Amino acid sequence: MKIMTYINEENLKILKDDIGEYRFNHSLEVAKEAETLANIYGVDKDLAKLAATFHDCGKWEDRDRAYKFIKLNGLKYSDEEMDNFQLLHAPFGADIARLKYGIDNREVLNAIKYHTTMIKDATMLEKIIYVADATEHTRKYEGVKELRELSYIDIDKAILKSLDETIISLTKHNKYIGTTTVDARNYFLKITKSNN
Ligand code: DGI
Ligand code: FE
Ligand code: FE
Repeated sequence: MKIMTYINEENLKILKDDIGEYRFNHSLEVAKEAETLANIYGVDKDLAKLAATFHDCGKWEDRDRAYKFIKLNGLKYSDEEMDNFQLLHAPFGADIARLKYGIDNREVLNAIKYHTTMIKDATMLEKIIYVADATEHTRKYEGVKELRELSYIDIDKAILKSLDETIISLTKHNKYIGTTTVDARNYFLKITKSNN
């Protein structure tokens, strides 16, 4: 697959207009980190770069426009996704990647779809996009360096740590925890235990 068909000047301009300069720059950083992880874990670097570049393509700054687009195009999401833009932007992004940028690679679309909540039985590409999103080099939260280093050694343990911290933080702030997030966390708990 020629990824430059998708990662071209015109599409990058559309992406930047939709998600804003800050999140656009974050996406380019995720692409760099995803490439590093793809090298370590033997995943196709082009697929990783493509998925990473567009992983937040559904995080439109103009949310009203996003909900209008969904209605106009008859796109369907679960109730919890429709009620929570933070959850919605990932599956919405997978649809935008397909409809607006013409990306038809199923693995790439699924990596975009599950980049916020993760998913049980995740593919290595899905894992890489999830982790690179959390550990790209402009992320500044406490423990990010340790998480990045752990991701180079044991990506499943890094994902479990990140999911645990997300769930703790959501709970502390009285926020809704997605069912996919909970399932993913329990799955990574199980597979990291049996790996010991
Ligand atoms: O889009 P980004 O900010 O780059 O990163 P992301 O897509 O991983 O989103 C991270 C945010 O998503 C973070 O603030 C926690 C939130 N999040 C992750 N899982 C859930 C969630 N929010 C809710 N409400 N429920 C979840 O299950
Ligand atoms: Fe995101
Ligand atoms: Fe992101």
